[in-house]
Amino acid sequence: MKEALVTAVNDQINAELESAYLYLAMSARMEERNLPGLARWLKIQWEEEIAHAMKFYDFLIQRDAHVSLKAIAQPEATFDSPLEAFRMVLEHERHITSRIWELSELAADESDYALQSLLKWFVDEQVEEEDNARAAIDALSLVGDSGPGLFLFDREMGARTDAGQAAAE
Ligand code: OFO
Repeated sequence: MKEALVTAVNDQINAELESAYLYLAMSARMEERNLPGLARWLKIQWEEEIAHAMKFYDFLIQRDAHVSLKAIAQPEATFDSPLEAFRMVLEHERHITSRIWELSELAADESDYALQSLLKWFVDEQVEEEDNARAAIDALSLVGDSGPGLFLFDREMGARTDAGQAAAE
């Protein structure tokens, strides 16, 4: 693999692990707010992000390229309401989408067809990730930040299947 691509994929491993760390911290904040369903949803998201990082990790290993793990920044997981939390999720996923698209452009410039093939999965995944965050924002905008609506929404979000199960589907 070209060195610039190896560096960019290693940076993306770091970005995925940072995403995981952010969602785990947000999950803890939801536990503190007595919202176990939202906490569970975010914890599953944490697992998904680890799985994303590992897809890139395994790809580098398979291509006989050097894996270089970097420091993971402390996450900024402070929010005033569940609605604000999911706005943060959407903003973060948009940031990840732009990174994936940049990486796709680089892979195309360098004619690395194997990396382009891997990234196609991530391009599609980001459509789903942004859509999920938007759906939560829409629901929270309707139900508000307290009361029976939030109780029911929390229960619904807690019914999400685990990342391992989703990956096996
Ligand atoms: Fe949340 O998405 Fe990874 O890539």
